[in-house]
Amino acid sequence: MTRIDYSQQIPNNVNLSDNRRLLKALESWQPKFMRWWNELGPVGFQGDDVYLRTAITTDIKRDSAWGYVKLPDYRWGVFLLDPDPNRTISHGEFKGQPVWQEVPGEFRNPLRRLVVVQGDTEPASVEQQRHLGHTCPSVYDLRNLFQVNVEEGRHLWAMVYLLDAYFGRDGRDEAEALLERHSGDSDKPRILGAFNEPTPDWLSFFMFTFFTDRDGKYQLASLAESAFDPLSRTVQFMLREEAHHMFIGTTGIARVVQRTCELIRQHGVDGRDVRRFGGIELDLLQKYINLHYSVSLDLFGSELSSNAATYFSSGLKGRFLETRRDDDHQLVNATYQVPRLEGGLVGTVEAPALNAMNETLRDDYIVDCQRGLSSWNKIIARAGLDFELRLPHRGFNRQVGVFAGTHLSPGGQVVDDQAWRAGVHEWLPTEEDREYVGSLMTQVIEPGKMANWIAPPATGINGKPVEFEYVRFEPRG
Ligand code: BYC
Repeated sequence: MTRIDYSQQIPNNVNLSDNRRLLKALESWQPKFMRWWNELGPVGFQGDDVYLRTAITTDIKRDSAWGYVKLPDYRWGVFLLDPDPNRTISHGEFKGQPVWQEVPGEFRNPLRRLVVVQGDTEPASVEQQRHLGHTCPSVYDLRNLFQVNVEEGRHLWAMVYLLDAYFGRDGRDEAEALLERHSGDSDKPRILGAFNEPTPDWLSFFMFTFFTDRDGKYQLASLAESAFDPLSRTVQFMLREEAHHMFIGTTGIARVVQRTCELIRQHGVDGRDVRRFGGIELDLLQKYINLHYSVSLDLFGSELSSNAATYFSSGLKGRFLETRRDDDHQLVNATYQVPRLEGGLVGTVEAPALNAMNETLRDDYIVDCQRGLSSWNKIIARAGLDFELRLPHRGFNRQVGVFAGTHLSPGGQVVDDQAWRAGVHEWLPTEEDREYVGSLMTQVIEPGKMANWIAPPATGINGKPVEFEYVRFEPRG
């Protein structure tokens, strides 16, 4: 566990001051980052004091500084988990050899691509969420939003550090480009689909932090297995921050479910009638789940991918919890079942496991998503209601991979265009649904108060009560 040095202009635990070239590169990128933050980060609130967690050591669960910080004064920096001098490559062709401290020339391009794709998602999510502060359901939630935003900003720093430190001139160009692409920009969009979708309301935000940040967890965990040790150590620290983001999603949706159940019980109404009392009906939640889950499934890439095979066999990217798996970690002759479509039917086919890495990771992710749904369904069952939230079929509403271009119902039936058009308003949020959710989004900033559509959290943050003043607003003039 190392302490982070906050006496430097760029806080870090990698002895930046000993590396003049890297320090110069990062110092020249820093004002560009700040310009981006001011132009495309959270709209408003930049002068308010937000109760935030800042890492002091690499053990953020035990050692974090908690206190009021103005967002632009947050100390973004470079934090890596401590090296393990005995670490060896966990998978692929070079399994068992010492991990790399430099990028091998032959893997420079694919490694840079992985770092760039990862880096691109971080500022994208901040851009997607920039307007949400104005409709926060509570001060507790507003704080959480800003914690996520500053940490995603730091994750961008984490990738820019790798680009600048290990990829020379190309890396510096890519670091600049990460601030030039923007979410939803028709000329320079973000690289992956889900990061160009808007996050217009807090229901979408909670869905995003549950489903899309969870893709982040699985991708980062795979990169944590990388033979390129600086990447592994960088993402291991990011994963520690990521846990809080997913907590926000899991508990945020649980609180919406809870409130809806309360309204149903209290008023003896069901279905859309909950809207009369300002609630979000369970059917509508299901549609949001269908949307965010399917868009996030696309983030894993095609079922069969030669890129993914190369990443694994060269040791650049492993599987989730690679070292805990009970196989040879090389998988040269191994096979894996992947979905396929044939004659209008969904089936599976046995494929080389190396090519099926994206699907392997997607399968692990699906199991994890199901845990969240099961916990929300318990809330519904405890309220005595006969309703179950479900993950739609993995082929539903997909734009990437074997299911792209084919319509499947949430139950997994292949349907024609006509049946899709007839059913889609029951499966995905309609314009009217979005407007309704939008109409609920009014800002609540009195400490301890909650918007009507969401239940309070069970506990506050860092042992503070729910009614704690998580954001101190500067006098509005
Ligand atoms: N949208 O062979 P394929 C996070 C591209 S989230 C658009 O199937 P591959 C976070 C693909 O790039 C985690 N394009 O792909 C969460 C490839 O293009 P190139 C982010 C897509 O390479 C919340 C081409 O299609 N990290 O951290 O096997 C908040 C061929 O596809 C999409 C990573 O993703 C798409 N959905 O796998 C903040 C980890 N999917 O390269 C942060 C790093 C694919 O031929 N990335 N394409 O031009 C990877 O491991 C891989 O790039 C992917 C794609 C798994 C994404």
